[in-house]
Amino acid sequence: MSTPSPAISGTHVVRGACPHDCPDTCALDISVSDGRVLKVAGAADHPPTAGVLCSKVAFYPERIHHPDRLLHPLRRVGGKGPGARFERISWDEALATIAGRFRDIAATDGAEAIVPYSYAGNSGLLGYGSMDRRFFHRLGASQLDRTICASAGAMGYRGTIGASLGFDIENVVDARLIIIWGSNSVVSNLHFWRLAQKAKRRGARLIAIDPLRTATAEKCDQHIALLPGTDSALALGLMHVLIRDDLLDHDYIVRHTLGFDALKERALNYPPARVAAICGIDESEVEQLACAYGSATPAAIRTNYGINRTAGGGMALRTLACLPALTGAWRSPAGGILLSSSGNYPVDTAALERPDLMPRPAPRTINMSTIGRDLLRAQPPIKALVVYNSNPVAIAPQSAEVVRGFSRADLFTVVHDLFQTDTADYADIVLPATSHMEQLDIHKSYGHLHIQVNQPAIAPLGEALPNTEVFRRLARVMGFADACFADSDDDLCRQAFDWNDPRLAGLSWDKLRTEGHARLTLPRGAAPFADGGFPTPSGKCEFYSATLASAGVDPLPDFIAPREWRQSPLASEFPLALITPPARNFLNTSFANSARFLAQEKSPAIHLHPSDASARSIADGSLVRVFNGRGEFNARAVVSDRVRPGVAMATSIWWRKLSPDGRNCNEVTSQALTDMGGGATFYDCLVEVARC
Ligand SMILES: Nc1nc2c(c(=O)[nH]1)N[C@H]1C(S)=C(S)[C@@H](COP(=O)(O)OP(=O)(O)OC[C@H]3O[C@@H](n4cnc5c(=O)[nH]c(N)nc54)[C@H](O)[C@@H]3O)O[C@H]1N2
Ligand SMILES: Nc1nc2c(c(=O)[nH]1)N[C@H]1C(S)=C(S)[C@@H](COP(=O)(O)OP(=O)(O)OC[C@H]3O[C@@H](n4cnc5c(=O)[nH]c(N)nc54)[C@H](O)[C@@H]3O)O[C@H]1N2
Ligand code: SF4
Ligand SMILES: [Mo]
Repeated sequence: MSTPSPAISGTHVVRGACPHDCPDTCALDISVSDGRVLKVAGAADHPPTAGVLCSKVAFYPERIHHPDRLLHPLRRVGGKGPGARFERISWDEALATIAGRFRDIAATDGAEAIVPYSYAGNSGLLGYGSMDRRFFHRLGASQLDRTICASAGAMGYRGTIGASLGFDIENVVDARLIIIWGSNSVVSNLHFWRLAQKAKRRGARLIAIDPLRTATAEKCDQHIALLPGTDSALALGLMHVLIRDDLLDHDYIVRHTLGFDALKERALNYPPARVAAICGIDESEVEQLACAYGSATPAAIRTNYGINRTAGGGMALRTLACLPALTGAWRSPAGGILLSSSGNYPVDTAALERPDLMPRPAPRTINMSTIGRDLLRAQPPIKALVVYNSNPVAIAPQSAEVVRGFSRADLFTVVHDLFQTDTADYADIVLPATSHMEQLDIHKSYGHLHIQVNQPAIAPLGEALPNTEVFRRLARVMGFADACFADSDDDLCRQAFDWNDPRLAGLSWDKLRTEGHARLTLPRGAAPFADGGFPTPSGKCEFYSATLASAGVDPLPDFIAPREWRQSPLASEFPLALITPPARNFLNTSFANSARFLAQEKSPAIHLHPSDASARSIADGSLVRVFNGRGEFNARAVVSDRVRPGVAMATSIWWRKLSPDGRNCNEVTSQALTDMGGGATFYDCLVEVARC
């Protein structure tokens, strides 16, 4: 089936997969000559990619062959932090130093004092979590709760639907109404946007629900600019009108849902006038949206993680996920809701990660979203940290605590990365990582239904090693004799999925390895919950969730106000609600060290509504301080009605050391956690802004 696009003369083409934390998981055709990557193109024969890449990855050869790539292990000489100096050491010395420190720490403090810190800088199944997890499990290190992005929404959505499942994006072209709810598709889900536009050309109506007039919102037919953190109130208001005006699919509700009467009682507490006041929108917007949603068939809601970053982020996704069952939107293949498609893949996590290697009782768990606080105050203390696939000094909330934690003289820190990030400046030992183009991997997706193989395109640059090899070697130096530490990357790819699962019928690792990518063998054009069959305990769409009740959470949808709510006393001192969503040209902090993309993003900026700017005598382009009780950073003011009054927006995530004031927006964000899943609350953040 897959034939790569033609090679440039004298080159060959290798099939890769984009490793970034992006729902699109593109398949790549990588043109290579003489050990150099010349060109990267989107695979034309991979339906979700359809030959198109985002502007960041289209320039990937610059990232692979960037002069700042780390090529050798390094040891720090002198103090920690920006400007830290390092000297080259051998891999043998680096691994022996790490193993020596781990043994000492395990002997004196227990292995729990060692903590891994990783996220999805590499989203391949091997790169994200395989040999590394085996190593830390066997070591008896603390476990890491990976909550920085999606855990609240995932838990809330699961409470209603049962798993990370939704409509198949390939069907959305047939929708009549698409609500893009808390997602900036043009920036962070480009390939869905392509399909939404196709639907629009066929007559679909597109509505964006976002506090900002984003590049996506301005291209939709309608934009509802609600206040951050008020989505569950809006969804309850829609339910109120759907129930009041009987825009319900009673047959679907009776057969395939649980708890309608209780939900109805809740929703009746949310009349449009109350909802409009909470959300900061017009009552008519609530009425019209409900009417549009209740009458269009098929109606699809594409939501994303932008709405799970406030105190009620879990409840927000849980509440949204109730909507399609009320109207029976699930009956159409182009209807329903999609947060993440990752639950479709039969990943064999136990085989990859081997949690059975952990000591009993299991070691404690550290929440990655509070790493600052934990480095300073966890008991027993954290003595060693191994960071890979992540740049916590720049991306974790409340930088002042994060930086103080990483600065601890008694903390032993290892950082494995492609670049000398803000975090690597605090490392005792820096290890050079290969890019995905230098390693083998296999990828699922959280935005579509295909599997992609990532073949190595070039040999590792310098002495760089993939994550799997670093932990394989560390296991050897630590004397871990378990057979699983000898598994090759090819073995790991073979173990990554349960190939006997019907969703992989006819597929095998050997077949995929030669073909490059394949769709899960799920029927095309199907509606996953047309006949119910939700993977919840009751098998129904759970408006009432006993699972959540037993987790100590309200079993019914409700509105949970942001922790830093604009009506709270804190708002008299810090009146602006700051959100810090991704910049188009960065991917979190990846690409934010590239001259090309830094030039496009210009400088750290904060968008203010003209009324908020003039009230503070701030002119467009002036340098401002953005501050609250946690800290401050500087940014250039962009005076724009893209933000609504009372809301400010700073694009993320700049490297601290590449920002003029050596700080970034996470100086002001909070370590408070979401209602469910222990998630970070980046967009629940009151600030004040003043001219410098
Ligand atoms: N170009 C680019 N693409 C990316 C990334 C990147 O950094 N750059 N990051 C990747 C990663 S890790 C992730 S998790 C995804 C993130 O992408 P998404 O899941 O789409 O989430 P965000 O970009 O955080 O937010 C999406 C939109 O939600 C809006 N928003 C913020 N708060 C609220 C709210 O309370 N309610 C509503 N309705 N909307 C709100 C924001 O203004 C933003 O326009 O994107 C991935 N793709
Ligand atoms: N203010 C604010 N903060 C945020 C967010 C926000 O919207 N606003 N978004 C949050 C979200 S959604 C997320 S997901 C996090 C993301 O934060 P991170 O997980 O830190 O993501 P990146 O910044 O992309 O950093 C990934 C790092 O991994 C490295 N890397 C890439 N591939 C490999 C590999 O194969 N091996 C190793 N060892 N390293 C590799 C990259 O070079 C990069 O330095 O940030 C969060 N922080
Ligand atoms: S970042 Fe997303 S859109 Fe860009 S190439 Fe990777 S998967 Fe595709
Ligand atoms: Mo994320």
